[in-house]
Amino acid sequence: MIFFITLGDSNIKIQHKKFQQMSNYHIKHLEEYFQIHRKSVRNPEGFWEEVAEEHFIWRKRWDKVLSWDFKKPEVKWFEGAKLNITENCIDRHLRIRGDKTAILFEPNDPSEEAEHISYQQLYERVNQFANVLKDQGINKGDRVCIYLPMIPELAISTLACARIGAIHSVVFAGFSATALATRINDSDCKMVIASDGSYRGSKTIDLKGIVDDALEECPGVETVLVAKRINSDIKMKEGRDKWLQPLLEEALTECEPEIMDAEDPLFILYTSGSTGMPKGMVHTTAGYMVYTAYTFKNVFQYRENDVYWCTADIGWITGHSYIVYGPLANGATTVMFEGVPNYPDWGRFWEVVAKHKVTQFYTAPTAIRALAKENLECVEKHDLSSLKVLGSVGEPINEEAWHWYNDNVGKKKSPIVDTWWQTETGGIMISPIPYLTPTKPTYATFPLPGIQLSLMDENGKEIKDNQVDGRLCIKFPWPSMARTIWGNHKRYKDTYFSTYENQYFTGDGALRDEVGYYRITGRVDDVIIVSGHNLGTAPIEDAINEHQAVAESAIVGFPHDIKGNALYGYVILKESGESRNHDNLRKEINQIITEHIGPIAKLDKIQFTSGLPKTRSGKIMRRILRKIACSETDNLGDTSTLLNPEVVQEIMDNVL
Ligand code: 7RM
Repeated sequence: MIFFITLGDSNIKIQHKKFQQMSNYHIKHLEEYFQIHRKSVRNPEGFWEEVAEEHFIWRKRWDKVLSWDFKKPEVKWFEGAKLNITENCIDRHLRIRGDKTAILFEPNDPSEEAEHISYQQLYERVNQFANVLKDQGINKGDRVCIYLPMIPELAISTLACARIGAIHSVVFAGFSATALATRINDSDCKMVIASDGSYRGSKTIDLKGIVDDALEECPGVETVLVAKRINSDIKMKEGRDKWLQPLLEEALTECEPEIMDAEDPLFILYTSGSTGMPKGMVHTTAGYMVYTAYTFKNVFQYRENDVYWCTADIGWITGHSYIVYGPLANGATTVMFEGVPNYPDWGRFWEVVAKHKVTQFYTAPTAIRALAKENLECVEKHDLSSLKVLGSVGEPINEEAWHWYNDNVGKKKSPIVDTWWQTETGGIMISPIPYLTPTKPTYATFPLPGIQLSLMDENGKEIKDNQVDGRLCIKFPWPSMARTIWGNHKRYKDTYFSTYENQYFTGDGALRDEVGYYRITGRVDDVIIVSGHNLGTAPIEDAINEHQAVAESAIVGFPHDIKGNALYGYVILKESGESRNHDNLRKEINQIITEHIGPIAKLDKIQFTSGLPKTRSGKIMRRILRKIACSETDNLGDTSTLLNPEVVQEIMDNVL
């Protein structure tokens, strides 16, 4: 039987041949997804109203579910409602889950004991912190910069800000002093919350020193609260710097939540654009809460006694939405991991999974690729039988990494949810639903309920067919979308709402296959047109990575007399490939590309390198690679936020 399903209000007919081998059980459940998605498109307000009514404490009900105008742009959800997000993430659970572990802290050093913070303890610690913030002069609407490693104080301080209506701006504690100062000043933070230092594998990092350097440039900061983590000998500036612990000890464990409007800002989180200053994305209270709670529950299929672990840092949106707010809004146990994947050895992730019987594990492709390079024994010696769902986020997951993850971590039994979303979207937008959507390597599959996607062509027209690629846009608002860029609404409009009329433009390219599954092909600025053919870099990199000797690769374009652009590949070899003849390897790589994509995608130049410049969240900085390949090295732009700035010189020295 071949059956057709109409997706939402679009007239795309999905020929469901592909799903024929599925059991009746699966077909029934997939049907359920389509029904819910259709319902959410027919009546978005009704759909989200139902979600909002179900699970939360509202101090006052909304007057209007949604008002929006993508031209201004202006979006408001649950206008008129009053609430506090911490009451929903903490207080609400006390009666039934007071003793349940809310945050399970796993320290950097495996010999240090893990800390189980119950919902009751979290309540007390957040309230104490909130009272300290108030005592130190922080009021509703003030901005507080949080620059902490992955220790409990990081989650607790964000929640404490939310408790009193202060706007947190968490800056990942791997950013340099300059990057920190830029972010503090952009949003006029009055306070910085930091620690003496941090552990990272076998190293310690002098965080307070970085804060001191940054604050030379930040006259607006009145107070620095300092948590003790590594007991280092640090300088405390009289009148400005205060140790956190003694203040907390004296603070009361009760703090009335500040009652917030639905659209009051909850936090600012900076994300780098392709040019200029980082953008301070502003997220608001009610919509963000509803959306992250709903998506957490559904994408990870969280059940009451599960132990959920997301390996991201809270300094990124993934940590905000899926370590702190989403899980806690569901009364979940969320693991907070201070360490790194290779300390004390490459088995650490799996040791932690086995130790805490983790049920959902959520990480990034860059981590998966690094782990896949190591001896399989690192995985196999640990008991991973507790795992039910595996997640991936942050960049396209290539086929090889997908299979390694599926075979060796999930043992082909745990579905992989390849979740596509952005800092700007606040929550997951495209993802399979475990045990419901059949997975397909490198495909993020279907939009979640409430999400209306479109693919646009270069002329600004929506592409309605399947088996096409285009630019990924979103044509209807969703509750957790960023409402503006802090202090620069014009830039918000120009970046996201000006490319296509009445659409939010994601900046990503995507392909829609014959059943309507989406595959994210990468940033559209990574699309390279070679002899008039559009080539996404990700599929070419996927092909190269299939070569046995290749660990990782990145493709950029460079100008070519005849083709317009030609392709330049940077390739990291596995240890096993390092002794091989480079010219032979180049031939083999182009052979694989020819086989996977076609001769059009062959590389003109292949440079072997020991590393690729990456951002702290593991994204390859193609901008730098592109400039090197194009011999435009006079101005490489800001490299200070790179994880590994040293490889840039190596690459420049060996450029072809
Ligand atoms: C959550 C996060 C956003 C950009 C986005 C994409 C890329 C993220 C995936 C992905 C392919 C995925 N926020 N991206 N997830 N590409 N498949 N599953 O990463 O603001 O830091 O980055 O990341 O290009 O636009 S982010």
